[in-house]
Amino acid sequence: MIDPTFDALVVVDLQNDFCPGGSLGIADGDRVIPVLNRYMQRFRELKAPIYASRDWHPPVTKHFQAHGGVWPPHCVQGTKGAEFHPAVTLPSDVVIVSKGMDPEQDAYSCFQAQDPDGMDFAVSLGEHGIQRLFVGGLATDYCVRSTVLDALHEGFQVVVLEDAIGAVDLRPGDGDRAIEEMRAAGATFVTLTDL
Ligand code: VGL
Ligand code: ZN
Repeated sequence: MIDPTFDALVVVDLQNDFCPGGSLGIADGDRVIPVLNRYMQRFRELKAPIYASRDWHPPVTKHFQAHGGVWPPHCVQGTKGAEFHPAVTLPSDVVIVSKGMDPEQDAYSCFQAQDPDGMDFAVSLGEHGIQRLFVGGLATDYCVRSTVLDALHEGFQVVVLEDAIGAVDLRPGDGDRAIEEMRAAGATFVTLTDL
């Protein structure tokens, strides 16, 4: 089902601050980590590309409550909270893309992220001939949602990893609403056993 010439895995924001104990900890957010480790293993065996995004904020940004935003400080560049959770096993050739560096923007979507050379995520996908994204991680109602909707808008096919997403649920039901929105926009959903 995975075609390494067209498909890529996108692992979203598996960082300490989005996991239990973190400043924006999602209840059982770390539940998705072993599942995404297995998805990464599958993609790796097939030599299909793997991207891992990270939320990567400056200490002062409009994204944070203190400066007009809705969030407590989280994923501040260079802090422990911004590190990938220690249980995440990133392959050596993973492409890390960072987002949220502009203090004027929330930048929830990976389509606002850049790789270590400063290349936009979409450009990197284009260079690799990628046409379909398998997306899982945190948070269902923010980065996963925005990334999936942007990808569909940009003409990619999108498969959401239903067993490997977790919601912030700032308002109860946000995660479920995001799932319905992604489905309505054209995303399909799979679990590990489907692959
Ligand atoms: C995110 C809340 C705040 C996300 C980022 O990546 O899903 N959510 N910042
Ligand atoms: Zn953020």
